This record gives sequence, structure tokens and C-alpha cells, in this order.
Amino acid sequence: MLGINRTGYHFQSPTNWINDPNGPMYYNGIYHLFYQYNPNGADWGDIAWAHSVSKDMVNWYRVDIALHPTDPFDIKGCWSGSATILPGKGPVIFYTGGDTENRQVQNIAVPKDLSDPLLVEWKKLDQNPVISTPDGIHPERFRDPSTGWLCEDGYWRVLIGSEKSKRGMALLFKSKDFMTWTKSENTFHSVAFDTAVSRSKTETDTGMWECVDFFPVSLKGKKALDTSARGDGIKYVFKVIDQDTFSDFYTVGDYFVNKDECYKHDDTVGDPYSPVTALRLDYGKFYASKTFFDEAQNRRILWAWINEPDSPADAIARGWAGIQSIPRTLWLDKNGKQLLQWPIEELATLRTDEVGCNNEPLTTGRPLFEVQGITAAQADVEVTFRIPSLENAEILDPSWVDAKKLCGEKGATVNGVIGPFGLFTLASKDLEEYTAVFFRVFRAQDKYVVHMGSGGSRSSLRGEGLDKPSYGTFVDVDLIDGEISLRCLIDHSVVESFGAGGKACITTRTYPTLAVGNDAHLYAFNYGSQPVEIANLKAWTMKTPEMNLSDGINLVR
Ligand code: DQQ
Repeated sequence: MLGINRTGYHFQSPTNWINDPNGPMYYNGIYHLFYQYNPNGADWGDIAWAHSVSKDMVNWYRVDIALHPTDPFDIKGCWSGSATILPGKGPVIFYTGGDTENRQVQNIAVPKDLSDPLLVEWKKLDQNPVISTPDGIHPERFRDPSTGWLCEDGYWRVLIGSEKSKRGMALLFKSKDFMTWTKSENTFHSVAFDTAVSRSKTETDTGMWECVDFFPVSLKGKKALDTSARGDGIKYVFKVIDQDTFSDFYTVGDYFVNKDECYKHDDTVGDPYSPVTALRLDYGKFYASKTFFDEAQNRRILWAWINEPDSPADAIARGWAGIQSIPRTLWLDKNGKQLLQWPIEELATLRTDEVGCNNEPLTTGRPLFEVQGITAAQADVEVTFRIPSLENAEILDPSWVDAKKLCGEKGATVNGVIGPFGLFTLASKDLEEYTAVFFRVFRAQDKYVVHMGSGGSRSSLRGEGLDKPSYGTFVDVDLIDGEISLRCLIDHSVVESFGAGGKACITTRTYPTLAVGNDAHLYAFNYGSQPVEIANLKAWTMKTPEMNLSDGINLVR
């Protein structure tokens, strides 16, 4: 049971439970990833901070657990948090502890020995907790400190997620020395009152905001910025996870330092907290994400936890649960309104057995094209589809605003005009099973609308107890040149898809039963009445990297 459905090149632990990525950072030539970990089992509990190190974020080595829940201020668990590198002083971990009374309090830990290249041992401060639950805040809804940023007034700031009267909120704390913290009078940001009220009508609160992230992005290209960067040509991304809808939402806007509360989102993109119109980092299974600034390569890297599609009891029987996404570089689109994401370039070091094709037609007479010559269960594929004519695109019914629902209704095999076309990943030979990743083009009043979908019930023949949702989103792309690209990272039980150069990302997790190992296939398809072409396609088998099976000391020897 242990081996089946394990991934080949995604970050995972040999055994036991893992969830949120914590405190990712680059320090002294080494990438560090901490993560929520249960040392005692494959279900959530006894939460500690496990620690792995890497030089390329592809090959990972384990070192000792960094934080165990052993003290009164974290005895109920060392929950999520972030790392901040203090200039001249080194890294500091800020994390949430569940105290003896189950109250969520914020703690700090620092490396025991800054000269240890792997920073294996961490020391919790005697002053912990450095922030206790503030008055008026529910003691079990106050967690996940963000990376700190330093402002021109000499104060560090961090955000902590919370919730009040059914409104998710981010609270701001300030400190001169990163030790003594004062809560700002103002709420840094919170769900608009009317959003909260309209959702509470359905007896559902907005959920507390977990794992808040806040960072600057440049309006002038891909180059990333340190979390404390300030100046012209900068926008700010505010990201929360909404416990209620289990997804990571973000907005792009402005930040006015002096007012503490003034993060103004771009209101041209729809209600930023509506489950239907909000921008999401990923429209599939992608949770508790966290970014960090990688000064080595001048980029911002995004990680997230991808959970299992089956039950906790299945996980216990299997002995492990949870993987991390492939780290993604993230930057602001030139329209200034949304983020773009792309797998880190180091991932290409795993590519082997390259195959490819150009100008392959996909028509009603030949709707399928098999990509052969690679291990389709563990692969990377980049394809550009060409749409020769957009003329007869189906009309988009204005009521179809919910792209996820649309994916359920007009899935990969519901014939259309321009599409559905795309890839059948993790497919069995005769397509009893497949995880489709597809596009369908509609015509709205004055523009074409591209819908991207993935997942769904065909992804596994396994029935009861396996979650197989359909995911979908609209892709903000103009089809001027009649082309749209797709990249899929396929890894046994997970498919991370990047539509239109990373404008729309969907991660699906599934456990195929037939499309396993060498019996997994990869097809391009078109079930639209109009022809589509594979303008070009390249695919690779992905080699298996070092994945937490050996000790980190190998890195520095
Ligand atoms: N997971 C952690 C919390 C966080 C949640 C606990 C998000 O700190 O809010 O394992 O998945």
C-alpha cells in the first residue's frame, strides 16, 4: 500500500502526515523547507515542523525536526508560520503554538548555531509567546504569522490571520526589534461586510483567514522584490486562505504604510472574496500556500500543500499523506491585475527522453493523438494548440459565471464547437480512466472567452471514498494569434497544469487504478466539431530526484 500512488518528483515525506509548507527560505546557499508534520502517524496531529534542505529545490534531503511541540506555549502543536531573514542577524522563525489552554499564540525560534550550514537545530525564545491572543479575538482563530517586512519608520510588520463576526481578517502587528510586538489599532484588511453577510445567509461563515501572505510585485517585468521593498512601480499581493471554501484567494492592490489598514484591492476584477469571482492562485487542489523571496535568483517562489483525495482512515492504512506542489516562480502579469506562475526552471534538470511533434491536426475524424516514447506516468509536457478559425464559437450564456460548475456540466467529453480540446493525462489505453486538462472557447458579447477545466469523475475507476471534483476557470487571454499553450506536470497521482503561460493553474489529485506505471498513457484530443492543431508539443519523462530519503549532511560534504 505504501508505494502505490506515491509521486516521483513531488516533495513528499517517506512516511507519515505532512501539510502546509512553512518558513521556506534561501540562506547561505541552501534552500530550506519546513512543513507541518506528524512524527507519530499518517493523520493530522502532534504537529511539529519537519525540515528539509536543498541546493536546487528539486533534490531534497531531510534533517532533524526543527520544532517539536514540547513547551507550554506550543504543547498542542507547532502550527504554521514563516521565516524572516533579519539583516545582519540571520533567519527567524515566527510560528503559531497551541498553548496548554488550546489558545493560539505566536512564538519565535532562531537557529542554535548560525555557522551550521544546514541550520539543523532551532532554539525557541524564553520570551515566548511573543504575542498572546488579543482581547476580542477568538483564541482558536488567531494564527499563521506572515513573513515580516521592514518599513521606513524602522518598524517590522507581520500579519496574523483571524476572524470576527463571520468576517475573515488579517491583523497587523509591529515591532522595532522583532521581539516586542504591538497590535495596530486598525484591521489591516478584512472581508467586506456585505460579502460576509451574503454568505452568512446560507448559514456559512466566510471562514477564518489562514496562512495570510503579503508581498510586493513589480509592474516592470518578472524580477521579484524582497518583502520589504518599497518604491514606484510596485503593487502588493494580499493572499489568504478561506477555510470555508478551502482555497487560496488573492488580490492585487496598493499599500499605504502610514495608515496600517489601507490595502486597497483592484476592484475591477470582481468581488475578491466571492467563491465564484475571486482570483485564485490555483483553481484545483492547492492549499495553505506560502511564498518567499529567493535572492539568489531574484524571484519569488510559491509553494502549497496538495492533500490526498481519500479518507484519513485510508491514509493511516497507507502510512503517509500529503505532498507539496512543485515550487513555482510567480510574477505580476503586464496587465497589472493578476499573477503568472511557472514551475521553477531547475525542474528541467529532470527531463529526459524528449519527444515532440508539430502541426498535428486533431479533427472529428481523428480526435486523438497519442504522445509516445515517454513514461507518461511521470512526465512534463508543453503544448501549444492552434485554433484555425474562431468564427463559429458557441455563445456563452451570461448566466454561466461559475467556471467550476461549467466544467462539471461541459466536461472534456461533452462535444462542443471549438473544444473541448487538450490533454488526457494519466489515461488508460482505452480511456476508461483519464485526467483531462482542456480548453473550450466561447463567444461573449465583444470577446472570446476561454474556459479551462480539469479533473472529474473519469480520473479514477475507484468509486466510493475518492474525491474526484471537476475544476474550472476562465482564462484571461486574447486569442489574437489563435493559439493557446498548456503545460502539465504529470506525476502518478497529481497533475499540475499551467494554462496560457501560467495565467490559469489547476492542480488535480487522483488515484488511477489502470493508468498506473507503464500502463499510463498521454493523449492530445479534440472533441469540438471544428479542427484544432497541435502547433507544437514537447514531452519528457521526468527522472526521480533525491526525495527525503537521505540526510541533508550529504549536501555540504
Ligand atoms: N494548518 C495549520 C494551521 C493552518 C492550517 C495546522 C492550514 O496553522 O491554519 O496544521 O492548513
